[in-house]
Amino acid sequence: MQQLNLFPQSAPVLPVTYYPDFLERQQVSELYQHCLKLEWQQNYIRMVGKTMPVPRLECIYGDQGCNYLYSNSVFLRPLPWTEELSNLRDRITALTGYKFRIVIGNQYRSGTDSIGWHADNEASMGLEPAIASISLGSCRKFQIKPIGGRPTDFWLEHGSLLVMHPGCQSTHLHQVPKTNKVVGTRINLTFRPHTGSRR
Ligand SMILES: O=C(O)CCC(=O)C(=O)O
Repeated sequence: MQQLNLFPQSAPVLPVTYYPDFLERQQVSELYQHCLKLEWQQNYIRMVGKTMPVPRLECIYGDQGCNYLYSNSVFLRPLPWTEELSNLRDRITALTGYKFRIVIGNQYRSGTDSIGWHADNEASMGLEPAIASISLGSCRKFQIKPIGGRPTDFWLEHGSLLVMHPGCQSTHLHQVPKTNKVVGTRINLTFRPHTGSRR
C-alpha cells in the first residue's frame, strides 16, 4: 500500500502519515453508501455567548459510556458500533497498532460546511491520542500547521486514511476550510481512543 510519511526534505516535518489508497474501490463505494445512512445530526455549539449550528452534520458510534464533549459545548453520546465501522476500526488498528473506542463522523454537505482551526485535545481521549481519519466522497482541502507556524495543504481523497500520530494534537492545529468551489458531499470518519472505563 502506498504510504506517504510526509517527511520529504523540502516540506515541514509533520506528525502524520497519509495512505491515499487505504480502501479498495468496491469497498469504498459500499462504505460510503453505509455512511450516508448513519444517524447524522445537526448539533449546536455555544461560542462567545452565542448558540450557533455546527457547520456540518455529525454522528458518533463507539463503546458504551464513551461520551464525548468538545468545545465545552457539544455533547455526543455514542451509538453502538455498526459492523462496517467496527471492521474498519479493526483494519486501521491492524495497520497502525493504534486502538480506538469511538468514531466521530463529519458530513460536509457542500463547500460552506467546514471545520475551523483546532486540535483534538479533549481530555476524554487521554494523553497524546492517535487519531485516524478516513475520507469518503468529494475531495476537500485539509490544512495542518504547527501552532504559530505555516499551514501545509493536503487533498484528502476518496478512500484515503490520514493518521495523526501521538503528539500531533499538542503541537499542531488542523482544519477543513470553506470553499467557493462547487463540491459534493464529503464524509469524514475520525477514529479516536477514549478513557471511558467500560469495554
Ligand atoms: O474532516 C476532516 O478531515 C477533519 C475532521 C476533524 O478535524 C475533526 O473531526 O476534528
